[in-house]
Amino acid sequence: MRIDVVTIFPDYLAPLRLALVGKAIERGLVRATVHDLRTWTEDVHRSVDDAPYGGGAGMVMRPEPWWAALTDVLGEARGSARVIFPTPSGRRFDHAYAVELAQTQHLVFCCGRYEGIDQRVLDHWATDEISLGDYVLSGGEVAVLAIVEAVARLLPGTVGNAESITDDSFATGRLEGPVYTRPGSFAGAEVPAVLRGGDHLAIAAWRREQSLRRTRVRRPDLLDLKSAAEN
Ligand code: JD8
Repeated sequence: MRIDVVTIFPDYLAPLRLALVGKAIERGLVRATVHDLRTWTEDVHRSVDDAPYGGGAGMVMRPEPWWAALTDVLGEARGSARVIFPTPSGRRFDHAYAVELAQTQHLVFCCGRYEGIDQRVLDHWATDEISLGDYVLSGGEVAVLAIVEAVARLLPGTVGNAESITDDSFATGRLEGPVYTRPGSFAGAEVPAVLRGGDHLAIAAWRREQSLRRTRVRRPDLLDLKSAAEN
């Protein structure tokens, strides 16, 4: 998979080289390039924003640098790439969306700032507008980090075992139950006896029960969705 990110804050994307995403890069599963949008400005001030037509607060990202950047970055690959704009008005990101993106050879992320990007850029280039959730960020960079991490760990060969992916809570439609490690007794609290007993069937049954109970209490919407999908 090839990943390009266009941003006015390239340093913000430095964590792409870390942890899981870094592992995917090391193993040659992902090639990630971060581009500074200002590379594609022509004026001495390298300006990327201007006042909004119609008035109002804040600034809007000018179309010209985005147009030049996307023309260059996409190059031959136009048509096969997904060109993704994080925005609070996009399709909500979730596990199914991550699976969809993990099947794509080339992802291009376009990070807006200020009040957003001139609509003509999105109309012409966007294949996807993604929202990370119902809260307001200052720009697309943090959304890109979250999306890339969620996608990279789905690529075959990234996570230790395929089981840990298919067991992921949002793949199963259930939250994960509690986990414990040594010592068996700590701060006056005991690890549940069933986990220490070595009866693997009993352990599996206990984990299913814990997972179901936690989902009922914390995220009943997940169970509603699941039964709706099964019915
Ligand atoms: C991109 C600019 C800020 C957006 C005025 C201040 C995603 N779940 C999400 N929340 N917010 C974003 C997001 C916010 C962004 C940009 C993504 C570019 N802003 C703007 C419009 C209204 N604010 C996001 N994904």
